Amino acid sequence: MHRLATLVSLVCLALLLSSCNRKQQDPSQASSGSLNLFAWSEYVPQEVIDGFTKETGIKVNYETYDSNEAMTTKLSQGASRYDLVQPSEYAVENLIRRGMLQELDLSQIPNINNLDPKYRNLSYDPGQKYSVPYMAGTVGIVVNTKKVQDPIRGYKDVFQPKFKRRIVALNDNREIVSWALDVLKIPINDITPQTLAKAEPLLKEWLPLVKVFDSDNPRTPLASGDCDLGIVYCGDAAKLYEQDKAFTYVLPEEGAHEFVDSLCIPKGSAHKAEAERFINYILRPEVSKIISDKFPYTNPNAEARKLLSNEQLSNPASYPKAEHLEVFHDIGPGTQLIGDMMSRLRSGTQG
Ligand code: N2P
Repeated sequence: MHRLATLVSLVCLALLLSSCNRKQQDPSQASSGSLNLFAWSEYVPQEVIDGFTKETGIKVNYETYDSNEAMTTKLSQGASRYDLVQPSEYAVENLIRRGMLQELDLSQIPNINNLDPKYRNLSYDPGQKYSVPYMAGTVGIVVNTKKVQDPIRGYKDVFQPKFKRRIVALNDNREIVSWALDVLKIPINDITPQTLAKAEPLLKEWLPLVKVFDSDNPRTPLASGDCDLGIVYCGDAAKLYEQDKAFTYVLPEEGAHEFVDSLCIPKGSAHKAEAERFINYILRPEVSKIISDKFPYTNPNAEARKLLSNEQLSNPASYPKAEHLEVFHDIGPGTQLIGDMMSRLRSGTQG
């Protein structure tokens, strides 16, 4: 009995030692930490995450969201779970106002100097204390010109009864409402019960015309021919254009806005140093180029842009020749007003 116990202990010891050895050999196991990244879907290439883990040993858990509102709500419910979030400008403004972000130590992010000066010290984050731009872009109209011959210049041209169930649109309340406000010539940040009451009848006409609401991957119904018109993020439009030049991109004549999505560290993150290391990593020109290759949004990194091909830089969806672009701002309680109206309209349009 005694001998059996000794044998069992020896086997256990051997197993323990061999598992320790394995740990030392595998760099991804030699992790000094981990990082909980909460970011937009279809936005951070797996190759970039893998490259970071390989180099640093820091494991990255990438959880996704499809709207600023979804992210903000989840963050408010349990901020400490996330080490990095990726809000758009108006959501950065909102999170700063509510004291939900940590100040960055820019001395740990020297690659910030690779950003085009146009993307430094933006007004939503005075002094650039909390946010580092990741990608920028616009929302616009994709037209499959093989299927739609009519001139499409703006939202009014898309939302016509003859295009019923041929349209894919972002599944994003703030976006959709801004399209109606643009048509009505109401400023997109002027969200009150009165302005929404003006937008409501128009939205009531528009929503039943849409076949698919999808912010994650609106490319699929366009590429498959299920839809012929889309109001989508420029990165999705640019990918379609790369595949087939028949997919043109139009910035709506009634108005369009530019977004800037940034990386920020929420209060309560237990991995601030790792998060700053990740931010610095994605700002390397060759890493940022991988992001543009996979998700062709407007790259704010001037050094990375030097590595892009002429074809990438002349993609009209990624780098549109835009005159005046609007910017979303934090609308505080307006978010709830929009949400309430849209749920009412959406439930009224089902079936
Ligand atoms: C990526 C979503 C882009 C973010 N699929 C728009 N702000």
